[in-house]
Amino acid sequence: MADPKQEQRDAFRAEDPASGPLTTDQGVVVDHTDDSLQAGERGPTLMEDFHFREKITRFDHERIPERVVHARGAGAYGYFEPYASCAEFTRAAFLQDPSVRTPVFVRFSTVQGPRGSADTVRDVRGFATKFYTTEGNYDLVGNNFPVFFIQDGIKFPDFVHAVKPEPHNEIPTGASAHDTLWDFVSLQPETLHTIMWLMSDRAIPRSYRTMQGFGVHTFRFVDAAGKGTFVKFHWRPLLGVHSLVWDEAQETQGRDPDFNRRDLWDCIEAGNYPEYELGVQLVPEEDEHSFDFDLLDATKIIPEERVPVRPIGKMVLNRNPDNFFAETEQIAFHTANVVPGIDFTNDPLLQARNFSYLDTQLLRLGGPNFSQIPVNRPVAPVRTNQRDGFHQNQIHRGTSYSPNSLGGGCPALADPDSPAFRHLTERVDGQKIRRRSPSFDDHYTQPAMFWHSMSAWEQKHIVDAFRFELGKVGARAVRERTVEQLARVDHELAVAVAQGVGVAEPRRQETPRPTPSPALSLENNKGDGSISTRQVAVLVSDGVDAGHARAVRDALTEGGAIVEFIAPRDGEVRAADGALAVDRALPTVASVLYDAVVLPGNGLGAGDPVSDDLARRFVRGAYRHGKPIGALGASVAELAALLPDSVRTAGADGAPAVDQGVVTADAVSDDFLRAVAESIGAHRHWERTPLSG
Ligand code: HDE
Repeated sequence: MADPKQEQRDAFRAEDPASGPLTTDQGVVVDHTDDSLQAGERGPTLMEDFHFREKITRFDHERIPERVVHARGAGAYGYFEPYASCAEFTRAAFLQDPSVRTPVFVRFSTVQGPRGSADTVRDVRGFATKFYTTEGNYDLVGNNFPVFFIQDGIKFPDFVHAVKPEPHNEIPTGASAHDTLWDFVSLQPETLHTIMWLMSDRAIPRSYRTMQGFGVHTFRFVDAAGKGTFVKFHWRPLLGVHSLVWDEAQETQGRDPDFNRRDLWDCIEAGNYPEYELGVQLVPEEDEHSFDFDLLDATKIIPEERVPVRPIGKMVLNRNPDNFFAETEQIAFHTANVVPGIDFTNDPLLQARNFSYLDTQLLRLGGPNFSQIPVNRPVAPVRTNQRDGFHQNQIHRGTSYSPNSLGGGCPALADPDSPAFRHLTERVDGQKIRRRSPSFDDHYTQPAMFWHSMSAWEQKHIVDAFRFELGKVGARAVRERTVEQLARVDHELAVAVAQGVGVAEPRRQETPRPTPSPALSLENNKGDGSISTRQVAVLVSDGVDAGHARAVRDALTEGGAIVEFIAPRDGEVRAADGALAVDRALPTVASVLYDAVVLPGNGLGAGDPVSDDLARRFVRGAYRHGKPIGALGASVAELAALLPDSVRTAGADGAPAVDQGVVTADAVSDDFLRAVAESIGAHRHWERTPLSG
């Protein structure tokens, strides 16, 4: 199917480097680029050397300011198609016809760290989508949490200054575990709901392909008759929602700082295209005040049990960018990029964003013509009276004012009954006032709802996270004040945190008891048990049972998993029935880079102490992080020696044993392979104790 955005990109591709020799920026061919022009072999460099000066000057100017937040990101192209017409609620052209694919570019990001920071930090993830619609660009600039830290955009600089590294020494990079953030949190209880999400495993997604996305604010759909409906946007990954555990996330920061970026890139290259369903929660305008919170308050969700999420379409990411800087770095999102049929609400956070995003691009991209950069160009025709400015790339002709007669009155204004963006007519009446609405006052009920909606292991991970973060806070008063705030969410939570960070247990007080929302728990978002794109390490070494190894690989690959043979050294391992090609050498990988590990018999038996130690660390790591483990034949005893006695492994009687995600058997069989696949499909096995923190 033709993709108008890809066709448009073709026109902007730089000259094919294979089409001729090296030139200067002016197209002058050069035959020497290794030595500068000098007065004599050992003499000074000459000003006249235009090739040298151009090369160095261009290099000096390669960097642009990184994004003040969300600096670290990864992006991809793809498409969106609706399941059915949404004309009942919105006239947005891209939501009308299931046969029409709208090109998209999505950029995922972390928030706190700089461009070069690690991927698997504890942080919110950005999930920003640019839809290149036939009616202009629509940007849904969301996050992987449905709520935000503050209610009014005027607090954003305060919040960001608090979460960014400490001002005197710029420590820590990509982390929220430091005094200034928690000082702010302890004094600003509106942060608490999002802080609960931040302390949960949602803040360390396994992959960009396995996290949800949310528009956060309440927006509006507008139908052809001009009628509005409140709408909250949700992206749901079709693979299910999967996260890491904190100990693993920290190790991954060192083992592969590009863990999420690489995963996105590799999966798209391999044809394993990430897919997300777009869902909407719709609230009729007349029900605006029927909730016990304010729809304009971005620190609140509408529980899905109260207003179900209605799936309206699917997005597929199927193409990596050609050039990171040109596309992923230069893409410019803006919440005010809306199309007819989508409109704003008076959410004060959204209103502030509608100012900030345009402003930031002017600095970051060096002037007002950034929408001419290929990745930002709409596929819809652009006819404006905007002119000039830095980096103007277009040659406009004719007049540039309206009304005009000398230009034939062009570009003309859309006539009243043809399509155009028309702001929803909304009655606004009020005193000019600097005061938050009392309907924004309740900061504790929804954090409590989140807490009470978690499974036992999720609650444990949240407590561990609070203990870690506050444990890194030097100011005792900040630890105490935060615990006091948590005591207003839930007493047990506050006590567990207090015990971990060495402050007095808070006194019991009245806390909210909201109805839990099961949709919030990762337990209820696991996907369909498929093993598609799970990374499985099969540890092999000389003497391996190659039949077992191949059977495991074939069965899991059949189910969509990505299986790699890992051996002490690269090349091949010798097996009784021939050689087995190795995918990666053990010293170059670690269990944190895989979702599961299988020992097909003689997996650990390399014989030399270094490899044996690495292999044992691999298996122990996988166990600690709740990952599925399979073992066959001679490896069962090797594995049993590494695991606690409480894990039941197969004896000599033949039947596979399945216990706490550990699957063991004497020999490979369909039962064994099925049990391994089921164990992988379940993602993690938190029934193991103690839970890793
Ligand atoms: Fe952003 N935000 N933000 N933000 N935001 C930026 O825009 C801002 C907020 C989000 O991949 C900046 O181009 C203000 C909520 C994403 O390019 C900046 C406020 C949500 C991205 C900015 C917020 C987001 C940004 C930095 C409070 C979730 C990355 C560079 C009023 C719904 C987009 C840039 C990308 C980026 C300002 C709050 C998501 C400075 C003032 C809430 C995903 O304009």
